[in-house]
Amino acid sequence: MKPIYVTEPSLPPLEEFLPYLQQIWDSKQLTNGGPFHQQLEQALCDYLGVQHISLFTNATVALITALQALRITGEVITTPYSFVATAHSLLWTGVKPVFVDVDPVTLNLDPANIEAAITPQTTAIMPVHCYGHPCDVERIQQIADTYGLKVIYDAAHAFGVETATGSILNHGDLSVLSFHATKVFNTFEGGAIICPDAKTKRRIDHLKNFGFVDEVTVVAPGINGKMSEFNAALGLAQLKEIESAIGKRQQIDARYRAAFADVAGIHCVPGAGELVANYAYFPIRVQPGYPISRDALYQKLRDQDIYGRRYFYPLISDFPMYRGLPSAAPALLPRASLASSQVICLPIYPTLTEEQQDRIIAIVRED
Ligand code: T4K
Repeated sequence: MKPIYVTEPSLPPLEEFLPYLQQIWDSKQLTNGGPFHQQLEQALCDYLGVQHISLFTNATVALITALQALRITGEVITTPYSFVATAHSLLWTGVKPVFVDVDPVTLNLDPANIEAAITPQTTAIMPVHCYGHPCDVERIQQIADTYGLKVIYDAAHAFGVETATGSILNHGDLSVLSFHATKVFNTFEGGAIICPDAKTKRRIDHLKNFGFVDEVTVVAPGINGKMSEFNAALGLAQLKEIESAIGKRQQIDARYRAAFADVAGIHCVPGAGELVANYAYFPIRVQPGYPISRDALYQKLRDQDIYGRRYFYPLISDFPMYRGLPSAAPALLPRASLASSQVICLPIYPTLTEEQQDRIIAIVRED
């Protein structure tokens, strides 16, 4: 039987993509803000309901550039319960990460813990919409306003997610998306910064092009973060299928939730009030009452060629480059530590068949 991975990237039919390639071959415009790059920026603004978007090679470079664009220094309050790129972006910009614990249910940065972590060096907050479930954006903004802090959302998981006020990406000073192969919307590799005004977008566009403003003017030590025409064209082709892809994810999500509703010790991580979800991940928590440990279930699945992932284990704060920080002490992060020891993300992607899902369900249910 074919192995089942945590995800399988969506791809447009190859024949639909070939005309885009033909255009690239004809024009010889391969990168540096070509026509597909411009078209994808506009198409994503329309689809996502945001004002300005700047495309990137990946979300990690976009996070670094977002921090540079807002001139973030000193200390930034963030979550240990994320992919390591969140905190790495801070180290890359010479900023000290300060970890605070997460909400026990949503697993997002808990606003109640932020104020106690603020020092005179704090300049920003970097929360993550973990698994695409929205952070408590109102409370985070209130704290940021009170203390004069910037907010940069790591929205790598949050493509297309909406709350009652519209796109979740319109909150904070900047939000960063990932279009990596493993994401709901992929351009093989890719990412973007969502920004509220044209002036900030211009600065970001300069920073992702080495700091060039025109042929002879360089205004900052920018990086090369530009998305190529190949990736942008792919994005345009992917966008045509995105609604149906998210619809299929929704069905898989619903089937898992129904199947595990009566299983003692299996807790499906709930949404966090989103009106439009993207079903990017399907995290379950293996808790007391379940007959075997999280790691035993993880291994049991692997033994049958089903490769769930323990996102996010280990915690970022447990990696060697972070664990010496005072805020990384596990005793200060009990909820994140507990979640990290309990979670398995089960396979969810549009081409996962009912039969494959039934195999996964049967193992978890111990049928
Ligand atoms: N912030 C957050 C909160 C993030 O989650 C991420 C990335 C970032 C920032 C940074 O975004 P980028 O700079 O990457 O744009 C994966 C991804 O590499 C990473 O993008 C993602 N988060 C993270 C949560 O997951 P791995 O190490 O688990 O990937 P990998 O290669 O083991 O892939 C998982 C499974 O997906 C494979 O077992 C099979 C399948 N797969 C994967 C790839 C790459 C495919 O079928 N085809 C593929 O091409 O990190």
